[in-house]
Amino acid sequence: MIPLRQHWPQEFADRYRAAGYWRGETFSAFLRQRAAERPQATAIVQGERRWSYGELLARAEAAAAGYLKAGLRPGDRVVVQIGNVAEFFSAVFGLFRAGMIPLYALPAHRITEIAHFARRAEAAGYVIADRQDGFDYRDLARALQAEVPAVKHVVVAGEAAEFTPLATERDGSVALPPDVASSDVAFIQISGGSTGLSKLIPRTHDDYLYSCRASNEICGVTPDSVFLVALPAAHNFPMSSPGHIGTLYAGATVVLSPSPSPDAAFPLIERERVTITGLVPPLALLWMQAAPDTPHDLSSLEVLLVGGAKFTPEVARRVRPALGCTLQQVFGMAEGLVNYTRLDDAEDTIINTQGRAISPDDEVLVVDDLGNPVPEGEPGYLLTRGPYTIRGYHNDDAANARSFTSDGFYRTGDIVRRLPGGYLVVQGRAGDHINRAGEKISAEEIEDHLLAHPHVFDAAIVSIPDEFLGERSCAFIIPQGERPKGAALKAWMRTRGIAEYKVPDQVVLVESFATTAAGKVSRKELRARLRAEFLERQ
Ligand code: OOB
Repeated sequence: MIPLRQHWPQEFADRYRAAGYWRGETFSAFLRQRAAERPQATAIVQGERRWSYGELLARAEAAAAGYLKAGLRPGDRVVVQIGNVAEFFSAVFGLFRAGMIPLYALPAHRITEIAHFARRAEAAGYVIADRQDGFDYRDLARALQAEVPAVKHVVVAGEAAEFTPLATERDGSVALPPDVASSDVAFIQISGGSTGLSKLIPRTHDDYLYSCRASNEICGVTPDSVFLVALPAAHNFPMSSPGHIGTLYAGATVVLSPSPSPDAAFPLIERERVTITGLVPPLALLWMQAAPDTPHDLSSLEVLLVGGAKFTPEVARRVRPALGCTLQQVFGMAEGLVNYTRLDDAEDTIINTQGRAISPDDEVLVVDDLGNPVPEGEPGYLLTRGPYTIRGYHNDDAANARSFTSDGFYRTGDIVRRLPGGYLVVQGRAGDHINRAGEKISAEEIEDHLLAHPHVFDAAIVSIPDEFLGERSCAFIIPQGERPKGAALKAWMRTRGIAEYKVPDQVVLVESFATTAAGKVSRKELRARLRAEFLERQ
């Protein structure tokens, strides 16, 4: 197995420890501590279910013993695909307790993505809920085991069928292993996948808990806070900004919403007196539209975090009047760096910037094509390194060579302007992915699928500005033989076993991708030209 690690050069690690960022804590240890301090305090609320910290710990230990009994071993990597239900937490904290490493898949992922994660991570297990939102994840488990037989163990919350049920009672005959080191990899997040398939992001206990603890401070999370998880719990934004992990770290309450829609979330805000939540821009817009007519009392909401994609100032301005809470813009990435506007920033800063970095030791560079710093206020590529930003992806030398400088800066691919005080304004990006309502789609990945269609000669995927989604995906297709219909092509894409959000929103047939006089153009130039021509015709 390829070892799973995240390594900072010694001098950096020493500095981050000396500064008190890395404190030697693990996920298991902090949960144990909260359960000892306030066993009766409510940790998780889902529907009518309420788990105290004591119960969450007991369930995590039960799950841990169950995994070991089923044959999984400490150090095993395990793909987890569970939506916003309480078992997400017992399953994941159970893996931590058993010394296993979760890889967080999103509920939307299908066999193509799940098989890729399992292969890349050399996963031995797959933990799912039986059914969610009308989809049976046990079918996906069967497909996965057929494709990647190394995934020997499937554990199911709910009806397990032929698989192992997620243990809910502690089997006392199984001894739990000692805690892992805080510098070990705690879990694997997945990248937005700017080129090709998603990359694997190993995060350590030390680095991630630092980002959550610091986020709590910046976002005002205390033991009295109530955080609503409206976005998928597996995504890095609702996990760490300050997210459910920050909330649990603070000993506060996490409320799970089955969907981010106002219909599902507003009654929960009223009933649980939710104080803080996070949304992507299109959902924030939807909430603002729904708020004036809702019968539900939203007055407990103090902070709304918005991030994942650019929140335009025109809409940002309306948050406080519409929802009566403070907007906190967040510009983060699963690879690490997170920027926030501060709660006491001037309104102008909150509305017009995407905030500043969490840590005084976040090194943020804004550079030109040659890698030279640009003057303050000028747009440039954002590079960063720091106490919670990774130094490398797992098992991907090519991506590492592309994405990191020789001195360890992560090339975010984002184009930003830096203002006085370190505040960043996101201007655009260097890469060709589509940011569809916060979901990142790799143009290359989707083009590869389309090229497998018998009536597609060539394909280019382009992002088109969209009033609601921020960006939508448009597939330009040169047909061969028959001319495929847009709807049929989309239906065919759905058979490719990919997440629904990756199916192109729009299909445009063209005769050719006219190349310039110079002949060959890069895919990047081609996509840019197709986008420009398309927008001109509108
Ligand atoms: C978050 O994480 P990822 O890994 O899904 O995506 C990261 C990328 C950034 O590189 C940037 O391109 C874009 O998403 N992004 C934003 C943004 N926040 C993220 N672009 C413009 N404005 C923003 N506010 O999306 C994520 C992770 C942690 C916290 C928040 C978001």
